[in-house]
Amino acid sequence: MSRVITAAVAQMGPVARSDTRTQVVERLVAMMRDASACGCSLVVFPELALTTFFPRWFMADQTEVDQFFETEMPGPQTQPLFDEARRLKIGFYLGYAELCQDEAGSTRHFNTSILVNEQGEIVGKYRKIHLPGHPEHEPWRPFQHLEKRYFERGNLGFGSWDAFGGKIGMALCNDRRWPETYRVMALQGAEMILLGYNTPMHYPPVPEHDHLQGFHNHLCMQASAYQNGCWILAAAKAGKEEGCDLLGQSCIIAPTGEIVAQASTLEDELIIARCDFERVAEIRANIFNFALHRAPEEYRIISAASCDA
Ligand code: CDV
Repeated sequence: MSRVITAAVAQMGPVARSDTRTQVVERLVAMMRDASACGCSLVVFPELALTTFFPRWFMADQTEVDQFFETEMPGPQTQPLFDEARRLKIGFYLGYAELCQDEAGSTRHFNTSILVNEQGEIVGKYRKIHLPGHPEHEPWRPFQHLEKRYFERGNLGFGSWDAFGGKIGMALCNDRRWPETYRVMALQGAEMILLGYNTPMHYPPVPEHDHLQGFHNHLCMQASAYQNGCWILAAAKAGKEEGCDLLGQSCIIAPTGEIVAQASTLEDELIIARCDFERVAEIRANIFNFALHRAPEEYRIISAASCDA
């Protein structure tokens, strides 16, 4: 069986606060059709793809916050995405805000992504672990980043799923800056990591790094692709969204760390690459052969709860 897939990253331009789910899903379906017409069997959408990036606003009223969450997946407005995926025989990764009840009946809020196969079935779920920002309203900021208020830390861990002829991992936005994210998935065999992001160009606590947003975006993902010998497919929500500039630069990175496709706009844009899962071995059978060269007994401090730094 061939271990080569043609895969697309579907960058999105801005989503307005007033846009309906139906309008957004129409945009996603349009890009899914384009990807299918180009022979793709997988398309990667951004983090929180169905709405504007709502953690930029402080909302005291939880019912207002909950408007941005999905209580079922698929629900009536997202069902067309699943129907079209099944009709076109194309899978997808989608980021969205998930509101659910746990077994004890408590309401939970997660920043979630799902992996959907070519039959339109959900085969994997990930809940964001590295939540950036702050829990309280900070009026000094030009815009808020209240992920720590509106979401709780993901409780499913980092996983690896058999799909599309390979092993697929998932992450969300800030996760991509942390080396542990990739290594924990690579140690479970992940050969391709899918992720979506919403990255403001302005970082209020350290504005002197604003000009480095693009550099840091590619730096962490290219290094991680190489150090773990995996493909990385990264989809931005980009452009000026409700007055806030979001980074573009969506990309597909080979296991060598090379960018093989990159978006050149800040709008809805598809980028495509032919991804051979066998190329993982170029790295993992050689320079980063985990079984031969790792020294995990020297890394124990990494999983300790506290640190001196
Ligand atoms: N959505 C995000 O996780 N954004 C963060 C910003 C706040 C730094 C990111 O890592 O891109």
